[in-house]
Order: sequence, then structure tokens, then C-alpha cells
Amino acid sequence: MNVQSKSRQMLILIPTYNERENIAALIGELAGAVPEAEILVLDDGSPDGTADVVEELEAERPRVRVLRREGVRGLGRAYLDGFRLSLADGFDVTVCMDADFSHDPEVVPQLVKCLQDGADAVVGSRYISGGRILNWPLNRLLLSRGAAVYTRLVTGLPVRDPTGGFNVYSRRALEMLPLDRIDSDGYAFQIEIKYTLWKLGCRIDEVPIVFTERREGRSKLHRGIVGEAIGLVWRLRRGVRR
Ligand SMILES: Nc1nc2c(ncn2[C@@H]2O[C@H](COP(=O)(O)OP(=O)(O)OP(=O)(O)O)[C@@H](O)[C@H]2O)c(=O)[nH]1
Ligand SMILES: [Mg+2]
Repeated sequence: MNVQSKSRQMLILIPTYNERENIAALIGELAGAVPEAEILVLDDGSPDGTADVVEELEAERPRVRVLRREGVRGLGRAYLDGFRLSLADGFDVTVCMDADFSHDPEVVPQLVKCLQDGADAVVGSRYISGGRILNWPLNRLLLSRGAAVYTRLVTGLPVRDPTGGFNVYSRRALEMLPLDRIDSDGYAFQIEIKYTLWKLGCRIDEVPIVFTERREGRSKLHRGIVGEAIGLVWRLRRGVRR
């Protein structure tokens, strides 16, 4: 990726797997909401050609890039590559968000403002006052809420929405993370990053968000993601890392 000559303020990382129907519209909305941001799509060889869509956009949008990942697929692995690139390219602020419009592009400036007010990491939170989830079936609500409460009980992590994927990290926070030692994915990845930062003494603030069901495309949630998260919280509690 060549972002050498550009401003180094803010990088938005968007992991994608089969998000062809969402990605162009999301990038368009982000360009309106945060025009100064660079956008890096982290694609895992989506069979639907998501990366090709982004590549076509690159011609007209110089702040947009796609990283075509190879090898083992995974949300966590994609984010770790994104974190490394963000550090290497000197960005001060790294925003993480889903491609499916569950995370509102208009809220990015608010999350970033909170970081600039002194937090090391900011979590877009569904589970603090003012936060909400729209259009999720009861089983998804219970699973997500249950995971949040369970994580807190087992690990002590004082974050109300530990599995959330709409997060902002300062350069300092990313520099502190032992990126080579983190290898979880899905919900577990979100928990592991927040837990590690908390243990390192970082200030993690939460800002309420309204989370909506994905606009288009299919969920990649599967039972293995939940099992992995359950295993991880107990490992964190015992202080064991792989
Ligand atoms: N690079 C990469 N991205 C992924 C992978 N799995 C999921 N994603 C992306 O990660 C984000 C979150 O995945 P979702 O499928 O929306 O998971 P979710 O939000 O828990 O579930 P739903 O909202 O119900 O669909 C989306 O932008 C996905 O495209 C993967 O293996 N690799
Ligand atoms: Mg989603």
C-alpha cells in the first residue's frame, strides 16, 4: 500500500468477506462523514469480488485502498495486518468498523473526538445508556448481551460492550499491543484487544451507538466464533496466552 505522501491523521479499517453489496455505498458515506480519513479495506479473497469493487473506486477516490489478503482467512488476522500497516504508515488514529452498515459512518467523528479528549481507545457501545440495537432477533440480542455480561464476570474487563466491532485506537494503544501474540478471531479478537489494552493500563472510553442489522449480504457468525470467545475469556482470566 502506498499512502506515503498523504496526511497521516486517520485510517479507517474495514474488514470484508463478501460485502460487494455494501462496500461502495459505505465508502461513499464515509467520504461524506469523514472526508479527511484514509480508508483501507481488508479483504480476504471474497468470492463475490468485493476487492475488485474497491479497486475500481481507487481510481476516483485517492484516499481509498484495498489490501488483498492471502493465506488464512479471518477477521482478527485481517485487523492485525491493518494495525501493522497503520503503524508503519504513521497514522495517529485507527478506526475499526464493519462493512455492513451496522456501524453508522456519521458517528465516526464523535468516537474520534473522545480519543482526542484523552482516551487511548474508544468503544462504540451498544450497552451503555443511549446505546441500542435495532432489528435483531431475540436470539442474537440474548447471545450478544450474554457474551458481554459473561466476559465481564469472567475477566473483570470494565467495558460494557467487549465484543463490539466499532472501535477507535490511538497510535499509542496500537504500539503497546503485542500484535504477534494475538491470534484470536471474531468476537474473541474484539475481547482480546480490549482486555489487553485494559491490562496495559490504557484508558478505554465508551460512547453510545445505535447498532442496526446488516443492510445487505449474509452474516458470517457461526457457532465456532462463540465457542472461541468462551475459551478465550477463561484463558485471559488464567493469564494464559497462546
Ligand atoms: N477480512 C475478513 N473480514 C471478515 C471475515 N469475516 C467477517 N468479516 C467482516 O467483518 C465484519 C463483521 O462481520 P459480520 O458477518 O457482519 O458479523 P456480525 O456483525 O457479527 O454478524 P451480522 O451483523 O449478523 O452479519 C464484516 O465487515 C464482514 O465482512 C473474514 O474472515 N475476513
Ligand atoms: Mg455485521
